[in-house]
Amino acid sequence: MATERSLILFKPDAVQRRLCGELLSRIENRGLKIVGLKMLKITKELSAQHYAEHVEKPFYPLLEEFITSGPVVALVVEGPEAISVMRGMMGSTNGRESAPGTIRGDFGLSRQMNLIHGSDGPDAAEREIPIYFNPEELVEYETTLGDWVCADDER
Ligand code: D4T
Repeated sequence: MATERSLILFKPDAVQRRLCGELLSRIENRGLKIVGLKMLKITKELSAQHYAEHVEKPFYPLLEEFITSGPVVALVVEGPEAISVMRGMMGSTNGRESAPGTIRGDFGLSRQMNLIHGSDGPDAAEREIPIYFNPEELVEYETTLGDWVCADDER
């Protein structure tokens, strides 16, 4: 089992709907560790970098308009299998199809305005984290609670 880091964004709809606290609480309550956190506005250039695989797709212009429309909160979360744990917490891309109990299933009704982004694999996390964070902005620390979140052989 691997300790992983995932790049998470609370998208402009989450900020506008005052859901950042709720989403952050869910991540903290799950036991994941926040190692980076900032608010920023995504520029068109940053959007194209982040969504490189989607730039040529027909839905990209509207996606770009949405993701650049207001501030986002960017986080790096760390924990055992943090990437798949976060994807599970987020739910499927389309909020209308997301299971209740997931973030999108509890708060979302949209495919585009789906509240949260999380890296979809280790390669994506490795590519995305440096887009948003310089190495010195990521904080190494131990939490005493960490000892109670999972056993030594699960880290
Ligand atoms: P992100 O990358 O934002 O975490 O979302 P997902 O990983 O769940 O979904 P994705 O990569 O397939 O899509 C990226 C982003 O584009 C939006 N989108 C997607 C859209 O606006 N219209 C569409 O038709 C699709 C497929 C939603 C998420």
